[in-house]
This record gives sequence, C-alpha cells and structure tokens, in this order.
Amino acid sequence: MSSKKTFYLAVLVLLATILSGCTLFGPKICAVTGKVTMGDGTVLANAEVYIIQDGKETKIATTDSKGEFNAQIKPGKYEFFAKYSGKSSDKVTFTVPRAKTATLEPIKISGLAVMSGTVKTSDGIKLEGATVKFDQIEAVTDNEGKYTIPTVSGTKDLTVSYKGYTISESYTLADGIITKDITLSELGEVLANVKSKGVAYSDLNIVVKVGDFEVTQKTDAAGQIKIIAPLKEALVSTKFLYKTVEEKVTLAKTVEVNFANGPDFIDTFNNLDNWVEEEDFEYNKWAITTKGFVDVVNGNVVRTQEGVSGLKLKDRVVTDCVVSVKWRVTSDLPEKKTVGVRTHVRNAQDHWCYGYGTNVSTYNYELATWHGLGADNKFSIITANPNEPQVAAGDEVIVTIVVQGNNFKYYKNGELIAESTETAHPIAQGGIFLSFNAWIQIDQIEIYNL
Ligand SMILES: [Ca+2]
Repeated sequence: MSSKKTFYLAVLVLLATILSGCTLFGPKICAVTGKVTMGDGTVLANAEVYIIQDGKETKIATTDSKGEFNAQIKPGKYEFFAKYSGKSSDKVTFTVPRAKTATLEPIKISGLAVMSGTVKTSDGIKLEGATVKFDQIEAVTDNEGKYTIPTVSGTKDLTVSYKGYTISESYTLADGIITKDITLSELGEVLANVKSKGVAYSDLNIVVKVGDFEVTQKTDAAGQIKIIAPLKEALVSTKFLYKTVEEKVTLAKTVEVNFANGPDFIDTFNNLDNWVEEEDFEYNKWAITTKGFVDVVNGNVVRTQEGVSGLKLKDRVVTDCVVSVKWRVTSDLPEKKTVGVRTHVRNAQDHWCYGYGTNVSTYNYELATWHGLGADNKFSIITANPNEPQVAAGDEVIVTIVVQGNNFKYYKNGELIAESTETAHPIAQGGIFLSFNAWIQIDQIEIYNL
C-alpha cells in the first residue's frame, strides 16, 4: 500500500467515525432509568426528576404509574433529586457512564403520605361525590365512597364537603400509607313525599337547601324524592310554570312536603287519562277540530297530522283561576305555516270557541271572550295583528291566562302581554279546553283556583 493510499484510508476512517457519532469511544448518550418512592418505599407516580448541571436545575423526567422514569443523559457526574407535592428528596450524586444504559438507586422523598378511606353518613351510607381536601390537595369519593389523596404529612386542615355541606377539622397525618375513614354524622338518607295541595305528582324538580347544602331531584312516579341531606330544617322549593313555591320542613328519615301555594292540578302529559278529545266540530263547513289524531310522545301531547285537535279536561269546572300551559313549536315547522295553542277557560260548552281565551301562535295573539265562532260572538277583544309572532319554530313558551271576576290577562313566560275586562258578556264558570295544531308539543298544564 502506498503512503498516499494509507493517507486516504485514514481520512475515510476519520470521516466515518465523525459521521457515525464517535462510536469508537462509546455512546454519547446514556439511557438512565430509575424510580422515585416515598420514605417507606411506596412508589410515587407523577414525581418530577431533576439533575443539577453547572449549578442549574434541569427537569429530566416525570415518573410513570409504577414510579419509574427513563431519561437520555450525556455521560458525566451529576446530582439527581426528585420533587413531589412541594417536597424534595436529598440530592444523590451519580456518574452517568459511557454506556447505553444505567440504573440509579431509588430516590426517596420523605415527609409524604397517601391518605385514603371511606366517607359515610350517620346511617352508614357510602357517599359518592364527596370532596375530601387535606391541605391543598383534594379528591372526590367514588361510587363506593372511597377517596385517595397523595399528600404531605403533618398537621393541616382536613375539609370534607358534600353538595355544599362542609365540615373542617385540624388533622395530623403521619408519613406513609394512612387510612382515614370519615363519618358525616349530620347527614342521613331522606325520603320525601312531595305534594301540591295534597296531591302527589311525578317529574317535579325539587330543590332542597340547608344552609349552603343544595340538591335538586325530580319526583318519581309516586311523587317521592330520595336524597342524602343534613337532618336539619330545610327550605324545599319547586318552580311551577306560574310561580316558585317553598316550604320549610325538618328533614328526617321520612318527611312530608306539601306545597300549600302550589297548583290544584298538574298534568305533565305522560298519558291522556285526564282528558276527553273533542268531537269533530264543524261550523260554516269549516272543520275546526278533527278527532282521532292526538297522541302522547315523550311526555308531550301532539297532533299527528295537519289540522286542529281539541281536548277538554275531565270533570273540572273553574271560576277564578290561573291556567298555565307549557308548549313548544317543533323546529321542522314549514315556513309561513301558522300554528299555535288556544287555551279556553270557563268554557261552558263542549266547543272550542267558548269562554275566556287566548290564541297564541307563530303569527300573533288574541285575547277574547267567546260565545261561539265568528266575529259577532266574541267580545273584549285584544289582538296583536298581524305579524307579532308570540313563538317561533324550535321555541318553548309558557302561556298563562288569569281570570279573576270578569278581568282576564294573558302572560307569556311570566310577562303580562294583554289584559281585558268583560262587562257586557261575562261567563261565570265552565271547563278548560285546549286546541292545537300539528307541529305543537304540549308539555305541561297547571291550574290554580283563586
Ligand atoms: Ca310533559
């Protein structure tokens, strides 16, 4: 081999060495693995691992669920340490070798604890959704009432809260894994029989408040709610269509709640048991209501094809009263199609066009006293006409008619829209009648006798 060739070979070897990352002298990066534990050897997930290099702290890894970490580090001598929940381990000096891998001794952080236990009521019910907070760290109990808080040992405030009910105490937590069961002795299970003027109803949203404690639950088919609450004096309330009512009761294992100012009658329309459908009613060859197309779908009364249906409430005669009806227009209403709901009160006939009534629609509204169909038979008329739509496709509305003496009012979503007084053609008493189009869903009706 000539000296020239030897020289070229040496250059090639040098180039190859540079390009390959100096493999001739060992790896330039080492995969360092290790583990972080508590003082008693319990592994710590989510602990942060640091090295100190040239006086500077550099975070190199976070431990996984097994408390282990893995970091790519240049060979050299470093100080390693770990941090968790504001606590740091001692610094450990370790020389990262010129090798592919190296393993550190476990890094221990003392002064830490894992606090866990079960939160229960006075009657031994495991509480789901209670918040347990020790110092700054909090956890929420699972469906077994269990919580786990990885935290710092020492004497701190332990606070437990459930739906706004809170207790707090000073608690000394030792190092390591500690079991702390908690009993909220003022809380217990409550079965409330909820009624409005002595009658139970399903699907009422009942709010129970005791100080900052608050829970909301719907009544079941028997008009009951079952809650866990402080066994103390509570304010129980519900929002009816026309008004919100409340009662003070002392909570116990079983308690009666009767809203004395609630409605005298509620129908949430799970069926049509309280109603009779109006016979086909024709006037001047114009079919006003056509029978046979009424149905109940998901707690709403609907008409299954185009046209108007009429329903009369069974066995109920009213004088001075409030009638509130919650209904909506479905979002698939064709453009320029007018639909709405008539509410007729003190209807003395079996026809839709009698009594004090409102006609509220996607086009306008009318408030009048009807004595039959036709302009000659209606009086005390107040009309927003035309183009003052009261409700649009996709909207929900609560229409209330209040009849007191010969004065009658129309409220939309609680706001007074129109009022009239009938002097010449009053009607003393009668039934309650609804008529409505397709594309309407009637959700609920309430009646109060005044
Ligand atoms: Ca309903």
